[in-house]
This record gives sequence, C-alpha cells and structure tokens, in this order.
Amino acid sequence: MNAKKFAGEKAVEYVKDGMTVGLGTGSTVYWSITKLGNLVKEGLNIKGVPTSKETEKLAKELGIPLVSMSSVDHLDVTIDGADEANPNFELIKGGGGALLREKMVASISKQFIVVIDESKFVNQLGAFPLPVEIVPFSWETTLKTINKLGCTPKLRIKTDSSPPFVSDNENYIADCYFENIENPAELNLQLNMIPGVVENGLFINMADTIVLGKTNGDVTVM
Ligand code: ABF
Repeated sequence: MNAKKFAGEKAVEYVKDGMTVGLGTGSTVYWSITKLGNLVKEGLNIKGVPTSKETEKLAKELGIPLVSMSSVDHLDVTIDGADEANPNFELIKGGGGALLREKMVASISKQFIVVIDESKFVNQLGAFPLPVEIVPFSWETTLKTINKLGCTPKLRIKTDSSPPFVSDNENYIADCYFENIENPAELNLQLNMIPGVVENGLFINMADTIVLGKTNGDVTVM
C-alpha cells in the first residue's frame, strides 16, 4: 500500500475554501496536489503557489489556479515533502533540488505541513546527504569551505550526463555527506554564512505539522 499517498491525501484536510496554498515538490506531495486538483474540479476555491517548475507544470495540468509568491503577503497553508524529519520537527529537504523556493514559500506560510512516509522519520538528521544550493561561480572554492564544517560535499550532476544539475534558480546543488548532524540549528547558520552558499536544506523551527503515512494505511498526525 502507498504510504506516501495516504500521507499526501490526509494533509489536504487542512485546506479550506478561499485559502492560498503553497504547493511543494516531490512524490509524496504529488498526492496532495492531485487530490487538490480533483477538489478544484468539484468547486474548491484555492490559489496555489508552486515551489518549483515541476510543481507548476503539474498544478497547471490539474487546473489549480496559480498566483506568484510576490502577489501575496502570506500563505494560509503549505504542504511539502521532506527527505528526513526528526522529533524536533527539524527537516532535511532538497533531494529534489527545490529547497530554495520551498524554504521561501514555507517561510511565509501560516501553517507548514510536512508529508512523509515512515522511512523519513529519524532520530537524528544526517544519513541523507544535506542539499546546499550554491552559486556556480568558483563552486570548487565553496565546496572546500563547506568541507571544513566536517562533511564530504559532492556537486550534484545530472543522472544521465556529466554536466552539473542546475536548479530552477540557475544555481548548483552540493550534496553534503555529514552522516550525523549533531546540531542542525547551528549548522544551518554556519552554512548560510559561507560566501557562495545561497541556501541549505535544513528547515529549522518551520514545520508546524507532520503527517506520517504507513504502508498498512495508518496515518499519524504530529
Ligand atoms: C521535496 O520533497 C524535497 O525537498 C524533498 O527532497 C522531497 C521529498 O521527496 P519525496 O516526497 O519524493 O520523497 O520537498
């Protein structure tokens, strides 16, 4: 059974008529967006703010009305996935390369709902390599500086060729192998102080609700 589908669809219960909704990126929030598309066809009145070109395309295909983030002061709710989440509701995001826009959208949302399957819920962050968005200029220098924080940073390349992966914002992504992240809040600040780093995938004090789906159909809301 599809744990991601259970979690994604459950989160839609928090979306009410007239809301402006941040639409995340990834295969779990896909189910939220798909359900929202069906509800829009049945008359639900929402405005969506996509967190990536991938999500913008999906939302348009489903007929969800979209507005630009700059046209609103805040969002009523954002639903998005995560690569890891711990009991403090600290997240690693960015496996899909959309972390910058995801963090910006989440930052102006009254409620930020994270949808995950149980494999993503961990005691300590870090087994998943931390995505960090960096500018292309002298990326090698930036990786060397990131390395001094105690990780092995690797430039993300396209799976089918050698050129670097390029984000929606025309930047590169470094996947940083920490193994264990003892103090995510401190690391978040340290990374963003590095010249050349645009944003990192640690989401600290941002998630309000975690919806966790299990393969047996159980859904836990935290
Ligand atoms: C997105 O959701 C990314 O930040 C994160 O990498 C991804 C999780 O992917 P999935 O839901 O497909 O497991 O927001």
